[in-house]
Amino acid sequence: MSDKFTIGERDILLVVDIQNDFCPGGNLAVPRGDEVLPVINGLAAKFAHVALTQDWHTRGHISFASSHPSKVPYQTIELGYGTQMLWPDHCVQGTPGAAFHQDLRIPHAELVLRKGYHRAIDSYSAFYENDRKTRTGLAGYLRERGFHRTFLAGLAFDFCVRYSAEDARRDGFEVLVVDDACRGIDVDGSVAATRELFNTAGIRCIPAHAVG
Ligand code: VGL
Ligand code: ZN
Repeated sequence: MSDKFTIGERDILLVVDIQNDFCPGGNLAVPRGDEVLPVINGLAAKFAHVALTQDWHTRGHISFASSHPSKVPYQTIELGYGTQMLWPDHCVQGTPGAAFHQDLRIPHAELVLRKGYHRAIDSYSAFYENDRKTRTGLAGYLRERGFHRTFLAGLAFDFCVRYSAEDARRDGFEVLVVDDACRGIDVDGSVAATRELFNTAGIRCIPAHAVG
């Protein structure tokens, strides 16, 4: 696994949800989520093209436990589109928790893609909402811009990075997940399940130092 990945014009780095609510002190803090900041800043400097995603929920969003009487965070409910994990209120549009972490340094990012803004559908993936049908428009954007290979980094490894990786693959892009540029939430073994799924799906995890 000493492969080197030389970054060119057809490559884009997708930086997932580096927002205050997913970092220590935030409402849905990913353990050690802030450790990815220097890794991602260094990684982004190697890419001519970077896109950022921003989890961007309405107040009273359906994915919030607080929207369901008698439910608490990390329980699941059945919705019309399938099973939905319930979360603490997080990344509410326009709040400080939804803002990018202040140490994120990617001034050359070309796109900020917001997701999760439909009150009745969650969206982990940057490509499809959780009904697995509603498109965010990202695949069309990437195609129009001529990108072929997507490198993924960010939070959380086992939710938004995972689903974005699967969907990028499903939409025909080559996908590499930069492992040490991610951290997971790890609900009920979800980090191990994600690694297993990446293995069977042929989605490669690589270290940041392999990008050059
Ligand atoms: C995320 C749970 C809820 C993520 C977003 O960014 O991984 N996880 N909303
Ligand atoms: Zn969310």
